[in-house]
Amino acid sequence: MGIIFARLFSSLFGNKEGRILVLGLDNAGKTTILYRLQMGEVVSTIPTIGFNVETVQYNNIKFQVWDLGGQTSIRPYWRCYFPNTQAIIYVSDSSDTDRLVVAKEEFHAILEVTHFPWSRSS
Ligand SMILES: Nc1nc2c(ncn2[C@@H]2O[C@H](COP(=O)(O)OP(=O)(O)OP(=O)(O)O)[C@@H](O)[C@H]2O)c(=O)[nH]1
Ligand SMILES: [Mg+2]
Repeated sequence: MGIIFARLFSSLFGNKEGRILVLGLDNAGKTTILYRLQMGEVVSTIPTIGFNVETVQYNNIKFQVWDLGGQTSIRPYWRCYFPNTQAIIYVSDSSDTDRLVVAKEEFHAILEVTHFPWSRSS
């Protein structure tokens, strides 16, 4: 798995510093993942109002990871961060079965307005 990530990030960023967004519904585990990536440990979190941003180094690749708050009222602001972003990590809590449909709809909404290579063109 590590080799796959290394190749993915290397092909996305080369030697430059890139930007990754971490998106998903509130309470999905985004901030937990951010600090697990950055510090290598699980920290206690509070709901994110706005964003957290950290620089994460993986081998010789450095990237900025932006963890955006996922509450309903602040999801419309995600799109403000799409320009100059090379990748999105979309976090979905598989145990939150009541909101899997909402998570899917939000993910599709992202694909509708982004122009990443894997997005649908419309
Ligand atoms: N059991 C379990 N709990 C987790 C996991 N990841 C996160 N949590 C817990 O879920 C809660 C919410 O995690 P956060 O990382 O703050 O969630 P978030 O997606 O940043 O939420 P917002 O900031 O509100 O958008 C915290 O109590 C975490 O400890 C996981 O993989 N397993
Ligand atoms: Mg958070």
